Amino acid sequence: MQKTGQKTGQTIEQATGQATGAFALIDSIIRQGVKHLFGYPGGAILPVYDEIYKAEERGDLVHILVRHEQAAAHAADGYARATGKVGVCIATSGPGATNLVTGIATAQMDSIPLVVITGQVPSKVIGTDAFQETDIWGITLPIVKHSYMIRQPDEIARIVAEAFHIASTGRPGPVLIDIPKDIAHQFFDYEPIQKVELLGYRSDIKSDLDQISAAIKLIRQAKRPLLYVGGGAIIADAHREIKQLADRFQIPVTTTLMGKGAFDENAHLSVGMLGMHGAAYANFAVQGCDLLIAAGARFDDRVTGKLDAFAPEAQVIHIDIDPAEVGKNRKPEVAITGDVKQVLASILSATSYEEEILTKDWLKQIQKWKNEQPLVAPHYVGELSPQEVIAEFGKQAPHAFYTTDVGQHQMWAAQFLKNGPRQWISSAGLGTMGYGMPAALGVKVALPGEQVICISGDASFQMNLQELATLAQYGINIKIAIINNGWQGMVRQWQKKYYDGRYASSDMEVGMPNFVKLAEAFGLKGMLVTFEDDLQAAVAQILAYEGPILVDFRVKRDENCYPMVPPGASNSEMEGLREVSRELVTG
Ligand SMILES: Cc1ncc(C[n+]2csc(CCOP(=O)(O)OP(=O)(O)O)c2C)c(N)n1
Repeated sequence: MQKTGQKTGQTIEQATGQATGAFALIDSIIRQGVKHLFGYPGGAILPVYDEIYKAEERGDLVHILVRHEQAAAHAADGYARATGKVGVCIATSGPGATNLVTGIATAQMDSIPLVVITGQVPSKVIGTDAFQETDIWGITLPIVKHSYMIRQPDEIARIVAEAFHIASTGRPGPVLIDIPKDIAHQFFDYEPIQKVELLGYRSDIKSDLDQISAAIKLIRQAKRPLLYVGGGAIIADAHREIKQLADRFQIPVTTTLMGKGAFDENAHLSVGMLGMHGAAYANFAVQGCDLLIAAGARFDDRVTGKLDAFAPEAQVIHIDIDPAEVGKNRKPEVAITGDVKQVLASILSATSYEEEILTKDWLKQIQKWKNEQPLVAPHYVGELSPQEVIAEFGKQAPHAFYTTDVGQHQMWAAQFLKNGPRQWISSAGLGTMGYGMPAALGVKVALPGEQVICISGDASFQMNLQELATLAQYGINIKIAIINNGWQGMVRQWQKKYYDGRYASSDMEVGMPNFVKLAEAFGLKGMLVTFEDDLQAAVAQILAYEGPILVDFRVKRDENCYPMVPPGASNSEMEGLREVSRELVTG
């Protein structure tokens, strides 16, 4: 009998009987519906790469060779955020595996489903400080949802099936599979597995009906309710239910950085993003509301500011699939553990379109705040306004998928872009500089028909700029806009305000690469845009360009990002507001 896993032309239907561990691993992954892997080879993972080669020849899989393993994790993460599917990345042992760590932590903090495959030194030498041995299982233990070290080849099919199940159900997250090289080489009797039976793991949480009734009672009584919507609502695909609930009771909606897209920010009930750099009217609404309905949000410190002073007049309904989040930072009056979509659907089915609307005065108050403290992109003569650049992209490409890096440009992008669910892709919890371009690359691989734009900063971009080579190799057609202020802008802003202008290691002007030439060095198109150019025409040209393009927008160097809640302050103490009287309506 021809040994399976050894012959090019093998179909997955034939994949039973004698096979290598490497074959079983790749075959099991393909059986999960995976079409794309992002990774980088090396000694310990070579048997698996040999199977990837064969799977690519059969047309079962596409492997995207990144130029640094961190980018593989971010690309898989972008792929997952844009589609809701599990993203898969792969690397060798030792340095390959440790290069994944930031990407795994990024995914864990934002609850993104990843399966991460790492090669390991042969079982016999584990623990001997063998060449390129590192305990990646131990290193990543605090930043994964779950992890496996394969001990026997006959565990592979089960472990892969479990890993995909765990990564994608309940509160999603990254799952690591470490495979020693000898196991990958070993022949065994391979039986694919379809069904996962996991004792002690529950993801189909049934919500408490009494709590749902209690929530409805509070919603019916509230005069100043506010929906506070986080990334959990995007993951649960709950945007329709949020809209229905908001419309039915005329409840204004604020979203977190992770929740952006869960509610149409052009709708009159939207109060935009809240928190440290949120809209002033969003923070006013939180501080003034009498009922806060937290849906898939976790009361993160960048959202709450000083926790004791957050939403001081509000009763709280907290809906989250992860029981560990409910009440972690703020004790709710009504705690509902469950899938946001299902919980909201239960609330909707127990209420009707004829509910009494008590929020008219509240909405008037919010409109007044919106009029008094609008978010407006400033215009400068002789300098390019960073906010205007981002707003122009939002105007011309309102339905694009946007990824960002981390810093001022990220916050401005959050303030001025208003696209749909899964189209806003940003490292929120970990705040990982270097995330934007590789994530965009992953989004474009997943959704080749979509416009994908990366809004980056000059410092962030330099953290993973090697991925220009990946774009060049595969012709991955993304648009990269560097909002170039010649600084680690957000660091400069904090140093000016809180460290008396001592700019310790934040000026990026010296050593700044010529970004146009850099793009050209990778065989890509580069473009420079300054205040002297017609911004509208430049953005139109970038969007119309057929192929990857890197654009250096030379913006005003010392622009600050406002409004801002100073670190440790209450959300009522925002800086950078217009001078107007602000009285809360409380009655
Ligand atoms: C990997 C990493 N290192 C350091 C930081 C801390 N940090 C946050 S924002 C920032 C500056 C970002 O500068 P840039 O990318 O140019 O964006 P800008 O703020 O100028 O828009 C730094 C250093 C981080 N978030 N991530």
